[in-house]
Amino acid sequence: MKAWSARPVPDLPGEAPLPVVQDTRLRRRAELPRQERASLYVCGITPYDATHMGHAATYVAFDVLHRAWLDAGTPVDYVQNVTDVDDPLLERAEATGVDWRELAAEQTELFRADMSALNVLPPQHYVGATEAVGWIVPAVEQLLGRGLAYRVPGADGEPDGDVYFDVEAAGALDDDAAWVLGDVSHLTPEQMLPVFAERGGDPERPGKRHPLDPLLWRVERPGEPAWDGASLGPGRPGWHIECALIALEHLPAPFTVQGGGSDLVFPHHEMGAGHCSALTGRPMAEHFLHTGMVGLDGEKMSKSKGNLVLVSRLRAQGVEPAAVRTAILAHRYSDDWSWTDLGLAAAVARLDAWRRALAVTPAGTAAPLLATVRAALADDLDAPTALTALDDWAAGALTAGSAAECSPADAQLVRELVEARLGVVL
Ligand code: 5CA
Ligand code: ZN
Repeated sequence: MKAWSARPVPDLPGEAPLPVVQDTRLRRRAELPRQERASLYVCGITPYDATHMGHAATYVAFDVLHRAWLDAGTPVDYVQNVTDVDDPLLERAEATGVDWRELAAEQTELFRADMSALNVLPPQHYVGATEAVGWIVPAVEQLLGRGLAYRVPGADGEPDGDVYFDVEAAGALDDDAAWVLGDVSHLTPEQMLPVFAERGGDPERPGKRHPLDPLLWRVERPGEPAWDGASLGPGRPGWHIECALIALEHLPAPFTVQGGGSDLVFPHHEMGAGHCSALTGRPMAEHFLHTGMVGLDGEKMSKSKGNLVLVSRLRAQGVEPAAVRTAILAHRYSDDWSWTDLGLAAAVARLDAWRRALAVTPAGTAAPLLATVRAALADDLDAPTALTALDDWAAGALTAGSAAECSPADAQLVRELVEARLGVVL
């Protein structure tokens, strides 16, 4: 499906180092490899509630990574999915009496507008689950044929034929990928069980070989959308195989970074990694990066609490998207944090100071600022330190500078630096 548009990225003088990042699977910091092209997959939205601040923070974080690669002279192949058919979307459509396709299309369009407003660089491939069914079916058939997946007989009113991934069989494969359950998340099976049940899994389903086996193919139920599944029968794909196949269709395995929020470490990225390694004999990704969870005023942001801060609502209230972006960048991407009105007000004040400083920029101040910002962002994308460097530069300019002695070349470089690296337009 179509993605969205963002502003072109200004070219900066010199070259930035590749960042060191915190890798969930390796449980340590790792320097990103020097490559001709980097490849990035970030898990996209389930389009039933418009972009809230948590979604926005996740996509802004990976946008800062994207921009870090570009500044290091590395083009990026970027893929993102839309989970445009899944239980929560169907349940919301049913509850509100809206056709699920309409709900998905409407919310995806709102997300595109929010991403564009936040100046988040678009993926080259923006792919709906409904567009990927044709890639998923043969993959599930392959896993079945190799004994790495199995059909569950009908029971308790459920029909025959749902297909599950056999985590133990896949973990016993002797190949270079060598995925075993726990490889990405490092959770023990006891820790996995409650999280699995909470995040879409069905540990209690009778007939499964292992409670943690995830669904690959759900055969058609009355009233549910279904696609041609060839030998699997009509149905729809499971969640983890969706992302695995969308990634494999467009990116080499292993691709450079698999990204998403920390709520996706288990089971989503764990199982996706298992699917990819079983299908290709290669690991899914070289690095797994996860963003912290964003709440509101110290509470978890959730639909049930009704405390979602929506990007579109703030925009409608006249809040400048650059201020939203700056408020997000004031937090380490990997930390959990809370959205507050105070944080937004601080971002507005910051932008104002930076803009005033651009009118009085002393000569020779831009190049050292560029070096400081690059160094901060190379250190696990430390945006808060980059913002502090800008604050210091602005305070200096506002104290020592004057309009008469403003250096337009320095002001221009600062403007381009802030836009290229932070995506903030001054
Ligand atoms: N469609 C799946 C991924 S394949 C999904 O998780 N969709 S989502 O709409 O629930 O979330 C979209 C992205 O935002 C995911 O990367 C998710 O990890 C991230 N996310 C969701 N809630 C938050 C939050 N409160 N804070 C930070 N990131 C979040
Ligand atoms: Zn995903």
